[in-house]
Amino acid sequence: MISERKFAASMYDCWLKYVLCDDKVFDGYKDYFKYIVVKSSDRIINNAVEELKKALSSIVEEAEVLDYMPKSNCIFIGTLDDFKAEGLKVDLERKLKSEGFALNVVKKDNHNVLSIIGGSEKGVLYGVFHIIRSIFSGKSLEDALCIDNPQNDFRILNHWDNMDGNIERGYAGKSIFFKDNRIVDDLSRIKDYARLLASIAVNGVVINNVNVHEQETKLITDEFLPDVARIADVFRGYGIKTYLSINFASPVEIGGLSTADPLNDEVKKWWKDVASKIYSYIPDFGGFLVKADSEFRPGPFTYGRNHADGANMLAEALKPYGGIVIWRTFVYNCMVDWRDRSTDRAKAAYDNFKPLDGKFMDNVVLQVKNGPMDFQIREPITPLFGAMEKTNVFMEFQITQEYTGQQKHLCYLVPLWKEALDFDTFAKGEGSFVKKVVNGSLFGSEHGGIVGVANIGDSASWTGHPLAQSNLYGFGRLAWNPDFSSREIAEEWVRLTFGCDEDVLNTVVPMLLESREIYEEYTSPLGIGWMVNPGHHYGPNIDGYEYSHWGTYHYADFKGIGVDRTVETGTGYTAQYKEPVAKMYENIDTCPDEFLLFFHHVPYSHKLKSGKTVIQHIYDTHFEGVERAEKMREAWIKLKGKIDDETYKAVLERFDIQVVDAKEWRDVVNTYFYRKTGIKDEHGRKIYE
Ligand code: GCV
Repeated sequence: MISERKFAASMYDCWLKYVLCDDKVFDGYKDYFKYIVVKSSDRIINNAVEELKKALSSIVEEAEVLDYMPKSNCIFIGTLDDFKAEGLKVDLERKLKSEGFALNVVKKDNHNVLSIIGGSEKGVLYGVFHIIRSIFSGKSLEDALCIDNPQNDFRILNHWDNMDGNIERGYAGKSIFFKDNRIVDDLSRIKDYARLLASIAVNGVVINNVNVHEQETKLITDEFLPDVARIADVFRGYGIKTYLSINFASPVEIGGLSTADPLNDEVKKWWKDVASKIYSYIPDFGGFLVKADSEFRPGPFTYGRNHADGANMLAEALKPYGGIVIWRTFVYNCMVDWRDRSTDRAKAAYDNFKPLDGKFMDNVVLQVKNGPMDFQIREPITPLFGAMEKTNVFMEFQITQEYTGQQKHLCYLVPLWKEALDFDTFAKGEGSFVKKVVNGSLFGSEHGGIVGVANIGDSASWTGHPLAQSNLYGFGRLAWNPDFSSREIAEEWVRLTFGCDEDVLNTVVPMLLESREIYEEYTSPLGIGWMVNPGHHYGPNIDGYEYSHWGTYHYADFKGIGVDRTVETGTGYTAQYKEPVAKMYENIDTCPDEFLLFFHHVPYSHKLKSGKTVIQHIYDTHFEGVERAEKMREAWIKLKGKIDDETYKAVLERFDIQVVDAKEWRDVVNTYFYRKTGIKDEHGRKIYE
């Protein structure tokens, strides 16, 4: 049971419901659960044991926790050192990373010991959640035995939470950290959140928005650090480090200095003092996240300095304490002239950061969004991933559904993230996958990791749309191991969340797997993106951004549509990729259809590889997308009685909205292009004039 049931039990518990689906499967484990042997008094391990007891409480009599080995079968929970101190032998040296774990059965005298062995206390915690996950998703003990290590050392969530309680691009209520410009008093919900995150092995949280306003600038002062430390303490118990987004202009805004120039000695000293203060409150503080010189945020450009100057100055301040600087590469000119077709926002991250490769300190990491524009439903990979050979790089995904349905529409994002991670940059020849760049193995980087912009708030289900919990879950699982398949993660999540009813499984898993494609179908076609209402980014508005300064255009006229990003006739963006990727995108014949309009401007009569014209593809996908959304809704209705009522209703409400809004999208988009082209739908379906 989650600590305080102030909220709807079922939705609130997410995937930690602890309802057994298969008694028979549990038989294999049962024998070990009379005694839990724990030698350590470490807080993280204690929390792990508490969690295990909680999980088992509904299925076995309360296990006895012992600090010695009984003369019977038992489960042993501890670090490799604890394990060895017990005289138990297992060949794990060099196989276990610090945050990894092993689950195996060893003999002690005449008894069997089911052992959860962590490379560290955190590893133990993850090992305990592994066994819980295995039991409750119906995995046999034999299948659960493993040695498992995280593929990414940093698995961090960014929260775009403001201290007034609002969440930028939040679709699930208010902040769980902040209210009325203060940190909340009651941390019980944060503790429940920490449990959820630990269960998916997230090990870092940035608690405030990258857009750091006046109040949040003060989080690094004595006024708020005691409260930040309270939050950090809760997370610490679950192996999660706390980070803060900082305002680059802090020395001026709160420090009384006349400059924030990163090469100024007073400024350097000011940040060093800040670091020393932060670590006096939070000894394991993770570090700073920085959005600088981006979308009107201050940065080193004001002083004629570059990003490396800015990041390194902060990194020097954090270095003595082991902290890192996470510097975002979402830097572009957001004041361009739409009349000038030679500028291209997609080129900005590479243009800004490639020249600085090798100039960053080793405790600086660049955080790069998966696509070169901004979290659209379909974008190619940012070419920077193959280009920074001497710099630490993190992947930034957006879990919150800003451009992907705002948690009113179902959009399971794991397939999108996997496409990004599985993309071959060819940076060091074939097999130079993005997942190897971001985990640090391709270029031998110091730090590697995956970051997600969180999709939670204080809503009863945490995520607004209960099925959007799958995205938070999927993020954690994929950050641990990018080789999990989208289906595997979906199945695991459905079982843990809804139990093992086959109808539920066979309905919800396919629904999740096709949801991204469905959303894409009735929104913007062939990789062009945008076409949404400015500001809030929901609902169709084809020309919403067409004549704005944000650099996000589709260039549709009566003859054709798309952005020519080729070297030969366009903006030259394709050259930022390594060969043979560059050539593949440059050549219209080899450019994948799903990115056609991202890379090429084509007439509406252009034939896709499917044999359809672009215009017919637009019509077909928009009709089909709505039909498929309607089918998802109908399929959900058939699950009535098999899903708890509250979740059932909350999801149905959202499917109702999705279907209505998908029709609006379909009709606005189809009518727009019909009016532009005068070309009729081959199938004579209703397109409004
Ligand atoms: C936090 C997009 C979003 C902004 C967001 C920004 C960023 O532009 O619309 O809300 O700001 O990305 O990632 O910094």
